[in-house]
Amino acid sequence: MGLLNFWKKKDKPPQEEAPPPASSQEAPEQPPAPQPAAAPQEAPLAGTPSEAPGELVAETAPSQPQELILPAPEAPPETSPEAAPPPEPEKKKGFLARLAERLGKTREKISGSIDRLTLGRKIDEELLDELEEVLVTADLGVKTSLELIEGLRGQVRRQELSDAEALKAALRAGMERVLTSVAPVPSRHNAPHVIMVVGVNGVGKTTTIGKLANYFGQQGRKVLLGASDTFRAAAAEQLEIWAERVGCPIVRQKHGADPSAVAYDAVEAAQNRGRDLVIIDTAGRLHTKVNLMEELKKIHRVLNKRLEGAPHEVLLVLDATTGQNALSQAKLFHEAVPLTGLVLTKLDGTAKGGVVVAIAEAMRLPICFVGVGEGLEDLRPFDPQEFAAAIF
Ligand SMILES: Nc1nc2c(ncn2[C@@H]2O[C@H](COP(=O)(O)OP(=O)(O)OP(=O)(O)O)[C@@H](O)[C@H]2O)c(=O)[nH]1
Ligand SMILES: [Mg+2]
Repeated sequence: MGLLNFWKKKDKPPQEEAPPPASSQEAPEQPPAPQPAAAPQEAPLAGTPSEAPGELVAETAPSQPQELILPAPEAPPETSPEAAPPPEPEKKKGFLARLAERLGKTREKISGSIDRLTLGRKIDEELLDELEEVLVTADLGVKTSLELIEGLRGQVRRQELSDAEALKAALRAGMERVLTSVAPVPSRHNAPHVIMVVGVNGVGKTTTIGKLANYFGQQGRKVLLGASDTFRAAAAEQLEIWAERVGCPIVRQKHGADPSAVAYDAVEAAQNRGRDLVIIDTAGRLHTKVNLMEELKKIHRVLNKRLEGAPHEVLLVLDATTGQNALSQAKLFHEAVPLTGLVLTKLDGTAKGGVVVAIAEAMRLPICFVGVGEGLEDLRPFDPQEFAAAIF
């Protein structure tokens, strides 16, 4: 189970797909379905070049009439042992195994170090000091590591932790507590639901959006992508490839177009076509570049003008391999646009996976998804228990 409740229950039956607006530059690959009562065309926003409409690519995937309530709000840390766990689908087991495998480096760093540290030794205060060092080097951060270790001292004094396994179990419980303690964002109900994805260059925003579109599409959500990265050459093409793979429409404009205008058009197209989830890609930007952060604020403002309450989520994508620098990115992005959650990518291939715990604690923001590879399926709603289990 994850930490963030994106939506409440869907109460509308899925609609038939509306044809793209007349302004679409590409013909759909399939004959247009009968048009439902389309949202009234609104007057263009002042300063928003709506006469340059986004390009719409026809979608191919059928959407499934299903409800989506994901990621769900977090469970309280003290889960009762009596409560029978829900049966796990096969796919989840497969992912769990993969998560454990991909988090191998972080696990080796933490779990492996504990094994070596405790070999033939008594678990005492001195050993805890050394363990603190291990946690810091696994990028849990000094503050989080200190707190976790402090949490263990009482148990060590009472000699409750007799071996490595007991020590790992106690540490794992402490990590779970930190990860589940972040406040969930209240869910809002609005259509279309708009998610804006932000982050520094190359962290995996576009890839994550492709995976998210796939994930939500499988849940029956009618996704539409907005290519607001008009800065990097071929950025829109990259998103388009994902849209094709997933089978959802995309709104894009020419290279160099105003990113806010694309975001505006994307929401408008979603409204006209009865899409219920819009995911906006944005250009990678250094969190320290003031003018670029201003541009992000503008996209946020324009989205809100087009649809009150939008964007409903602002997800910051963080590359887990950057370790502690992710913290300063999170802080500065949060100052520019109010973040609602985090996505940690590239958790495969790093021993710094501990940064997950440090960020959750420092930012008090839920980690919504984790990316553990480049494939369509390599994204998962973040689950603290699952994560802790994969590390130990
Ligand atoms: N191993 C691994 N690679 C990833 C993951 N997510 C993304 N990548 C890779 O990271 C690289 C950058 O990904 P993009 O999605 O283009 O990143 P971006 O943030 O959109 O980049 P810009 O738009 O240039 O700022 C690509 O090679 C992706 O395949 C992940 O979870 N694991
Ligand atoms: Mg990108």
